[in-house]
Order: sequence, then structure tokens, then C-alpha cells
Amino acid sequence: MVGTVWLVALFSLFSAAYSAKYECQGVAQYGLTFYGMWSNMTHPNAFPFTPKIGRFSPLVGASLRSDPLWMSGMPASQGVKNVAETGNSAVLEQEIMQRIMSAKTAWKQIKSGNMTISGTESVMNIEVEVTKDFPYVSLVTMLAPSPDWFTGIMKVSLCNASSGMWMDSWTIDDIQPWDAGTDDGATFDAANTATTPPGYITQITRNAPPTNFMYLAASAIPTLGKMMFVRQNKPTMNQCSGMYYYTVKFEAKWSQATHPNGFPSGAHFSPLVIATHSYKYKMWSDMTRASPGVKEVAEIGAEGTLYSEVMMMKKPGFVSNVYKTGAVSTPGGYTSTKIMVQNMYSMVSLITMIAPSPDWFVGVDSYDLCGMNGWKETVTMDLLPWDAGTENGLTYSLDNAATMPVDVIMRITPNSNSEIGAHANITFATVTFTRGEMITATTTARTTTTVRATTTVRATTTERTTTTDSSARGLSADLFAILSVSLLAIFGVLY
Ligand SMILES: [Ca+2]
Ligand SMILES: [Ca+2]
Repeated sequence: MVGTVWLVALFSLFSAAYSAKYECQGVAQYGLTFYGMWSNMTHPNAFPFTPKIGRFSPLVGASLRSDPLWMSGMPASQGVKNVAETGNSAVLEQEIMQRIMSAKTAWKQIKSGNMTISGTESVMNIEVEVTKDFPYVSLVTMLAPSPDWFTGIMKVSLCNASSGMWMDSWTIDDIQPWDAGTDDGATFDAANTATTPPGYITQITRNAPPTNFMYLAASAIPTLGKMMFVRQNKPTMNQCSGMYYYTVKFEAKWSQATHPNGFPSGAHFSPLVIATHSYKYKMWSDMTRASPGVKEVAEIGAEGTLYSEVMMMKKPGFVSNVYKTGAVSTPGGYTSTKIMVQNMYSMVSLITMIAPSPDWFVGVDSYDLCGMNGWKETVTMDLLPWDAGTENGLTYSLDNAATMPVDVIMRITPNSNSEIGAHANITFATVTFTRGEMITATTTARTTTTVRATTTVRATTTERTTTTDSSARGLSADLFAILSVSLLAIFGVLY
């Protein structure tokens, strides 16, 4: 019986490892270098000298959720038309700003500066920022002078979806010319003749539409440049060996005295969800959208959906264990939980709702208990408030309109005009991680059957949406711990 369970568990883990597509987590910064490779040497008969020598307009683009700035077979936006025809990016920048601020379909603008780029120039370290929700990059630059010809990147993702990791570097070395479909001219120096009605964006080949590129000696158009993205914020990885218990103690500090503005009756923290994991997993993070589970914790303090989400990621390379506690009253309440860390699973994340509130929470995002000198002894953190970006509302109240379109998770700062704002930099709770005993192979079997996953003290309030059965919860958490230890041991051998 037990053997069958093992085989099924192993099989599902293996099939997941071979078929899964992963989101990349958090925020990644890149330096983009653009190498111009457009000259009379590389493109004989397809490089202009009159009325001006060939060059690129400033490179403009954005990190995006899904829809690119321009697409083959679609009409050019006014902004892309202007860049392709004149190199002026003012309207395109307005379009990008609109997508960032109101539609929330773009994250950050990308721009190489205000200078045109000669055909063989390199522009280094153009800032690019992508996030879990906005992993794509789209770019455009005019081939100048020309009627409406441009080049760039339609859409590229900087996330490696098979590993769930941001690319360390990514080079695009075939950059082809495109026609915006807005001007009929067939030569670099043609007079302006608008295409009426406007056509669609099409790739320029040696055969069509009629352009100077027809007279190239080569049979295919050589690349006009190269774009190289290099990650700037690559995480530094510490290596700690062995398996340890840590005690996580969460202490509620939020009170009428610490945060007098609108301190609500029944103030408490919802049941905590705590996960131990590798650098490849994130429960939540600054500047990214809340998962449905995080949204539910932040809005109503219900931990079930998040717990399931973390369980889904409980697989080799991602999550090691997940724990939950009861609710914690404030001020003065606390809860204490024993967690287990090992090897690459050295990080801990947790979250709990500031309750009642619209979508405010405190938590820890991927704190690494492995330091440069091994497993850390004791760490205490002051927890400050965050807004999940999913519900409006400026007071400690539960029922507010949804934030549409949804926003990203952000720290609540003293600039906020909400009730919480004035005291947003005062600790709501503290969490202390204290290293316990090392877990050895012989103690594993004994301790995992006796250690209770959670011990909640003085939690006098419970969430309205949650019925809790602490005995069942303790048992299942213990079972998970055993499964996890054994599976990791097996995988440790296999890999
Ligand atoms: Ca054209
Ligand atoms: Ca909010």
C-alpha cells in the first residue's frame, strides 16, 4: 500500500519535471547592448548616403504582459508609424505610458537615450526591467532615412519557461527590416507618399515590398544588428549543507498605541502560511501581482487557496515544505512553528493578513536562512505593511471594490493617504527565526512523527471564512514532512 503511494508520487513528480512550464518569479534587471551592423560593407546597395547617411533612431520599447508594441500583419499604431517614418518617439512613449499607468499591460519603458545611433555604433547598458507579470520585451527603431522602414524586436521573453529561471543572458542576432505599411516610398530617399488606406506591418525581404534591399548582393538580408541582454541582479547563492529545524516565532505588535489611526475592533492576524523553498519559488514579492492564494489571504484572511498553491509547487527544485498556523490576536498574541530547511531549500516565506483591512498584509519574501558562514543562528525581522494591489479601500474595512485593472504588490509607505499610512513605518509584528537541532537520518523517522507542525498560543480570534481542525492539520503536515524528507533523499541520489 505504502509502496504504491510512493510510486504514484514519484511518477507524478517525474512527469511534472518533463512537461511543466514555469513562470519566472520576482523582478529581473538587464543591461541591453545594441550593436548596429548596418553599413555599405554589410549591406552593399542597401545602405543610404543621401539625403543623410544611414542610422538608427533612438531605440524605444517596453517590458510587456503579452501584446507587443507592433506585430506582423497588423496595422502600426500611431506611435510606431511616427517612429518608422520620422524616428520621433514622442507618441509611442505616450502609448507606452498609457499602457503602464491605466491599462497596466506594460511595466517599464526602455529607451537608448535621445541620440540617433550610427549604422555600426554600439549602445551599452540600456536599462531593461522585466517581472513575473511582464516578462516580454518589444522594441522599435527607425532605419533612417527611409519611407517607413524600421527594425527591432516584436516580442521576446527573458524567462526560460522550462526551468522557471530568468535568462542569465540572451542574444538576438538576426534583426531584419520591416515596413510599417504607412508610406509607399520604395527608396531610402523617396518623398513622403502616404499609403492610403494604411496597410499592415510586413517584413521586408529581398523580393517584397520593393525597397533598396532588392539590390543586395546576398541572397538573404544580413542582420542589421545584434541585441544582447545581460542580467544585472543575478542572485548570489550560498551553499549550506545538512538539514536543520528552525523555530519561527511570530509576535503581534499592532495596537491602538502603535497605530492609533482607526485601530479596528477585533484586530488580528489571519492564519499564517509558511513555506520553505529554493530560490526558484516565490510566494509573493514586491512589484509583482498577487497570486489568487495571496489575494485571498490579503483580502479575507483565508489560507486554503494559498496552501494548495504552495502544495502544487512542492516538487524537486521548488518548495520543500508548507506549514500553517492559527490566527493570532493583537496586541500580544504570538504563534510558534517548527520548520525544516535543507541544502538548496534554505529560504523561508510567509504571509498573514492585517485583519480587518482591504488587502493589507505582512510577510517575509524569500529570506535565506543560509548565510555566507553557514546556517544562521537567530534572526529577528520587523514586519511592515504591504498592499496586495487587488482591493481598493483606505480604512481597516473588509468590503471594498476590486482594484481594476489589478495592481502589483507594493509596500504601504507614509505617503499613503490611508488610515495605515501615517504609521506605515512602525512595526506591525516581528518574526524570529531560531536555529534548532540538526536533523540526522536516524532522528528523522522519530522526530517527524512527534513534532507538531504548529503550536498556537493565545490566538483568541479565528477567521470567519476558515474552520480549523488542528489535529488533522498537524497530522497532514507531519506526513508531508516525512514524504518530503524521503523524496528529497531519493532525488538526491538520482540527480
Ligand atoms: Ca511602406
Ligand atoms: Ca489595496
